[in-house]
Amino acid sequence: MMPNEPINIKPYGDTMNDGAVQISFTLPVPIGEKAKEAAKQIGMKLGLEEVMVYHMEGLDEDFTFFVLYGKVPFTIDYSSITVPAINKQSMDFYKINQVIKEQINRKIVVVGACTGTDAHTVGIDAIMNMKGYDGEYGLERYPEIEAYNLGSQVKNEDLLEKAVELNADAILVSQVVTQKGIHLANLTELVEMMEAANLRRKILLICGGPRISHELASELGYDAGFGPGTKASEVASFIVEKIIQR
Ligand code: B12
Repeated sequence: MMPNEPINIKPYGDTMNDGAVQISFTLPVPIGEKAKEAAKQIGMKLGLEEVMVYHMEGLDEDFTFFVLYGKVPFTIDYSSITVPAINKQSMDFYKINQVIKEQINRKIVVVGACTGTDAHTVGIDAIMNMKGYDGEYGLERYPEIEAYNLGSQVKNEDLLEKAVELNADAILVSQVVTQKGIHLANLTELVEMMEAANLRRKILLICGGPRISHELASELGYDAGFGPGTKASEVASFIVEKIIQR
């Protein structure tokens, strides 16, 4: 536990510990007073107190969107929370290249893709693209990294085949769409394919996306998971540190 860390906490809106939260959701019913009451009852069933429907808007004839205010009656023990996390104390572009040169003595090879039916390229590009993202160069710009971005809608088998062909040190998988748990199915399939081919321990396996956490990635059998706001240097630092550890 960190010094001065609070123990029992609850959300607050106006005054400390008032428990105030705002939630939003859509109901499959037309807008009206009956719909408003249904939304309020959902808030109450969720355990909220002093529930107020603050905003409602018809999305089309049969759907209504709601914003509710309410108060959470409980606290949680913040001090008891432990979360597996990656050491984000990362090296910068120059240090990473220097460490690869001096301590690994060869270029490292990284293959990335957005897999399955997922067509969202922006996330994997942010990490890999030469031009970079948020003021940082992507992995393609690192002189000591050979980075191959296979793009989107890449089949797990094609990604793995390319990684083997290039003798990759690390595979980077992007999963943005999570509807109906599609990301879990895609990510799990790749782990299973690598285990079946006896490759899982040989190649670092890293995933990322807006709804990916390091905890989830670890549970699925990945070496690391990176969420929103990730920068290329954090990923490169992780890869380099792991290769040196091995
Ligand atoms: C742009 C966009 C699109 C574009 C994609 C264009 C392209 N070339 O990428 C288009 C219009 C094609 C599109 C289509 C669809 N989209 Co869309 N899209 C978005 C949008 C607006 C932005 C996504 C984005 O570019 N973010 C910016 C990047 C930089 O952020 P990021 O992906 O989180 O990446 C960062 C981190 O997550 C991490 N990261 C990501 N990947 C990786 C990988 C590794 C290895 C690592 C280390 C890190 C890492 O690092 C990145 C940089 O920090 C989001 C909504 C939103 N605001 O997020 C919806 C959104 C993702 N889309 C959504 C949906 C539903 C769809 C469609 C299914 C819509 C439809 N019915 O057709 C289709 C699916 C198409 C498909 N087959 O995949 C939903 C997903 C919902 C869900 N929970 O699954 C969202 C959230 C919109 C919404 N609120 O409903 N979409």
